Amino acid sequence: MTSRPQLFDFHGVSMIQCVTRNWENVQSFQARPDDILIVAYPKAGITWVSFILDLLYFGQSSPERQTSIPIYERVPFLEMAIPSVVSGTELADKLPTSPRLIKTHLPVQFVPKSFWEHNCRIVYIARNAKDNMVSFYHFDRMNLMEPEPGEWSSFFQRFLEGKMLYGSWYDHVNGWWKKKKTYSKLHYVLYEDMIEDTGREVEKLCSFLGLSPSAEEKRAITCRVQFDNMKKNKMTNYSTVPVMDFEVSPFMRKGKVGDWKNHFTVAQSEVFDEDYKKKMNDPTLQLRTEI
Ligand code: PPS
Repeated sequence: MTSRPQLFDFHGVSMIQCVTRNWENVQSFQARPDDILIVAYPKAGITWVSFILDLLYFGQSSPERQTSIPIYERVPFLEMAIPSVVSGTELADKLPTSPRLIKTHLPVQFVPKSFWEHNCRIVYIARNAKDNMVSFYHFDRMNLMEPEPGEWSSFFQRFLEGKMLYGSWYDHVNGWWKKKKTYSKLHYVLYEDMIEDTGREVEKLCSFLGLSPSAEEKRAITCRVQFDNMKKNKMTNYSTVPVMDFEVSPFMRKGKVGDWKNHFTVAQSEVFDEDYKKKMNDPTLQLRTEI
């Protein structure tokens, strides 16, 4: 069995080798003006939004793509670099599509400068920290390429301290929220809003992207991207990835708002809420832990 990767400090953010070993190529990545960068802290719903965008752009023109290419190849993971596997930057360079949809979990300060220079569209997804933490915990249990999660109580503590892959959740969502105030091509989506009304959020995405699919097409996409449908779909459920052990926990796990209540003790929730108030002091950013 391969050993789990270790976190280390990388310019002030906890990282693992798989996301830093190709750093020079990531930083010098040449974006194109029509590239769309899809960004989120891990486990905030990036696969969901990637699938929506892929369907909006290519669902009609190339339906075979939907049955033959897994979502992680259609939407390359920019900084991912596993030895003897094609890297995220290479995959992105070779993408035949226009626009190219590119995924990253990078905090805002690490985004390659070419995306800013070309004024690329960016979609950021944020999910409330409690559910995000729970989803991350189960992901780290099942994914051998992630650091060992340890017991829930120590994982909880580590999350509050920001010692997670990609660093502090608080810095990530705050950093991107702050960027939105000065960068107009950034659309900030909340996972909870998507759960509440997926169709409404698809509308908003279309308006941000300048797309005008028919009402029927939008209805069909909204249905196709529902949790149960994505969970059954081999091209979106990650069942083709060998390092993930679905017997421990499936990638498409619950897809709900409020699952944190099944994991947090009352005491943990109180500690969390106190700490949250100190770190999240911009009243314009409100994330719901229940809907
Ligand atoms: S990753 O590994 O960072 O790319 O994961 P990511 O895709 O960002 O997040 C995975 C969580 O998103 C849930 N998910 C969905 N929820 C509702 N509806 C749909 N369609 C959907 N697709 C993915 C997925 O189940 C993970 O959340 P949890 O809470 O673990 O179920």
